[in-house]
Amino acid sequence: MIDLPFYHGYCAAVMGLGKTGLATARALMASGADVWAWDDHEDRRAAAAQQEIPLVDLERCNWQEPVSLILSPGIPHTFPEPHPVAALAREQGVEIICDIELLGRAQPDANYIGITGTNGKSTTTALIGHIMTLGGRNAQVGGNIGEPVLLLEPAGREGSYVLEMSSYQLERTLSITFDVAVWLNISPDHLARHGGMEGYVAAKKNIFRRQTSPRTAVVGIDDEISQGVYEELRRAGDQNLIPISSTQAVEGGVYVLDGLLHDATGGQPVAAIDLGSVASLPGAHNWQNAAAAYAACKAAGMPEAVITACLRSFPGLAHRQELVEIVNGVRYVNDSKATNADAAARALACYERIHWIAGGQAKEGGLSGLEPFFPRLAAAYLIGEAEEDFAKALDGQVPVVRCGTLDQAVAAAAEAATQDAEPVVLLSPACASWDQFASFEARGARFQELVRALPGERSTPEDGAPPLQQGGRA
Ligand code: UMA
Repeated sequence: MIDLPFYHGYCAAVMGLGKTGLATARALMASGADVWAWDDHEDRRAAAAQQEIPLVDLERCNWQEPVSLILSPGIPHTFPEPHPVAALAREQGVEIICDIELLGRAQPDANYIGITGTNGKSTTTALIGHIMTLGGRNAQVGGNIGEPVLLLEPAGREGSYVLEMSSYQLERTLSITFDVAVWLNISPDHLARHGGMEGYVAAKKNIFRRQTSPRTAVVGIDDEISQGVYEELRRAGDQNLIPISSTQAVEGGVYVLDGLLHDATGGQPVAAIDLGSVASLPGAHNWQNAAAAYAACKAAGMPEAVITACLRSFPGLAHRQELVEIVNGVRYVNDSKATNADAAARALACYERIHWIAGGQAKEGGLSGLEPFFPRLAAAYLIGEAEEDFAKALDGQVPVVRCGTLDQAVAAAAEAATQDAEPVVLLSPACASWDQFASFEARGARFQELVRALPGERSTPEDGAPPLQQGGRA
């Protein structure tokens, strides 16, 4: 746990008692702060009370007392409208920050690697953490990936924090200047919370705040907005800049062509590793993640040979194109983390014959952009709130089975796929999970449970099941 001695004897307000808030309250209490914690939901307050976290109704308290409001990342302070507690804090001039800002203040001498982007940031974060740890570095992984940063250990001057940074967290983290900042890609997401695309991009750009040489920015240039961000940084010339791409050769950068990762950071391109041989990183989107991780680790001073050797043993992440089981020759792939259409597109691009389970709480734009993948869909099995809208969007183009629940969808998809040739049953919902599940993890765990309960013969990829198609975005 991170010590926060500068709060000793001071009052700190903690709003939201999910993962972040609970960890923050505990770290502050252990540091001798007077903690006032609150959550709008009674069950969360009850869970906090059980951990002896002091509860104070932050909508009815004396705001002269707290020196900071540590607001959980999911709670808005501006758009679509400020949470009443954020409004009260602002009225009294109390700073509104997040737990990662506290880490930055407590560990100013540590090395920081920050990773952001709309998609792929968890995989890239985990991959960088894996390479650095296996390569002998003292590195700890946390942030939006799911490990609250105040639960990490002090790193000191020699250690590194590898932090997945969401746009929500970047808005409230002011002290950290990243030694290596990774920007993967950007597409519309969380627009209501940022007042539109411009606000979303602006929040993400905070990853480069105050970066000067020898600090490094690793920037994906495969979408138009990211290309613009790269050009902007290049013109300003403040930090070292490494462009990365999974679609084109880039001078001075790291790029992947037909699965082969090239390192041109030294001028002449050198073929570093064939990603086709890394089973845990299927698809062109993972090539972008691998290129980013390679460039970031190199910028952090790791030798190329160590990076590529460690990259090969990456085990992959749960709920991201995770092969659960092969039953009766059918591959069951859990991609529950795909909570928007762009993320689902990345998985749909990897397989040829797909029984697709989709739906939940739809994001703005619904299924738009997924049309090129429709010919790959044997059928779509729809669940959750989005069922009706998605059925309309797919009508006449893809056979649709309206299932309501994930349980029904797995049963229906399993039955149909077993009759099919070389099929994949893919849970890649293009939706948030909150209409039917507590989180995307809970949705993915239920999928795993259902698949493991299916009757039939099990096999492994080594038994000759069809290989995953690599790359090939439609
Ligand atoms: N709450 C209120 N009032 C409100 C809204 C929420 O009291 O108006 C309370 C809820 O009752 C709940 C708590 O706030 O108890 C939830 O806070 P939170 O939404 O910030 O969630 P945490 O559990 O603290 O998890 C957060 C991140 N969640 C979000 O940003 C929404 C997690 O990222 C992150 O892993 C965790 O911190 C690590 O510390 C998840 C996420 O969905 C994976 N992130 C978004 C994404 O990746 O797209 C940004």
